[in-house]
Amino acid sequence: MATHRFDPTFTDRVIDAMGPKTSPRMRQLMTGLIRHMHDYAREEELTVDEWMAGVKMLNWAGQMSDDKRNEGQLVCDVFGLESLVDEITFKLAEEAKDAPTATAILGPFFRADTPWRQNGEDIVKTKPADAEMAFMQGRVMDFQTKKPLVGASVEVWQASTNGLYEQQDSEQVEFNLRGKFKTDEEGRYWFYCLRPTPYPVPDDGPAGKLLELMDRHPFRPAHIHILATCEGYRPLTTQIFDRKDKYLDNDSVFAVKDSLIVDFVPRENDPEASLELNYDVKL
Ligand code: MBD
Ligand code: FE
Repeated sequence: MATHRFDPTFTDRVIDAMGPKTSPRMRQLMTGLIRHMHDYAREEELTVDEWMAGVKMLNWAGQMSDDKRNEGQLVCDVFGLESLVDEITFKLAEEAKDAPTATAILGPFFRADTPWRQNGEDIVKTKPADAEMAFMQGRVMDFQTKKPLVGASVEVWQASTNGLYEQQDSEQVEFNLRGKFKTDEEGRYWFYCLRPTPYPVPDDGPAGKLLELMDRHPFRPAHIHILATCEGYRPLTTQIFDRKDKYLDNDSVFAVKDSLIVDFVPRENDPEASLELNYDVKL
């Protein structure tokens, strides 16, 4: 089809005419609608007569609609549109609520021999001068019943502010910034950690060489690794990411998922930590 005969920049002009007070969602919906309508007209080489026939159908549907008859909706239904948005809405709800926590890659710095720690313990055993301390807490629960899982294990590990995990850094005591916690009678776990910071993956070896050859940076967004297990459930390996991080959209190892982005919030009246992170794990 000779769609190139029609100036495609016209569509951009219509989209760009939207003003700054349009909400982000409205802008997105209108942009897609305008693009698809314009592409449709160009691809089918829609004539004025054909378009006017469509306008007449729209007007007819509106005129015959009242509180006893919803012709606009019925027109959508015969096009399959109501069934399609029903499917989309259902899938989104399923993904948002009734699904286990999303997984993310284990990464090369996991240590199987991480020690058990008491809830409330501080995993920051070698405290960097620029540490921002955070209190992390949450529950482990069954994703379907939402019942708390008692005696589940939550294992966490993170890099220090210098961008190194403890096994890479002789200045950190062994198992610094790692710990394994058991959930209490209400399925809760809690401990102190660092607010994670972005850092480059080691780039002094082949991985770094490959990144250089591909003209890519080595940075990963700030993250905390989690391995959660409970008898009778599939073990969950994941990572959570700080919403404030500037590398969320270009993680050098592509591990970020929207549902794994978290918010550190200010914590009051705790001399140990100025930040708090509430995070429930669903198995
Ligand atoms: C990391 O810290 C990491 O978590 C992954 C997945 C890869 C490289 C470095
Ligand atoms: Fe990591």
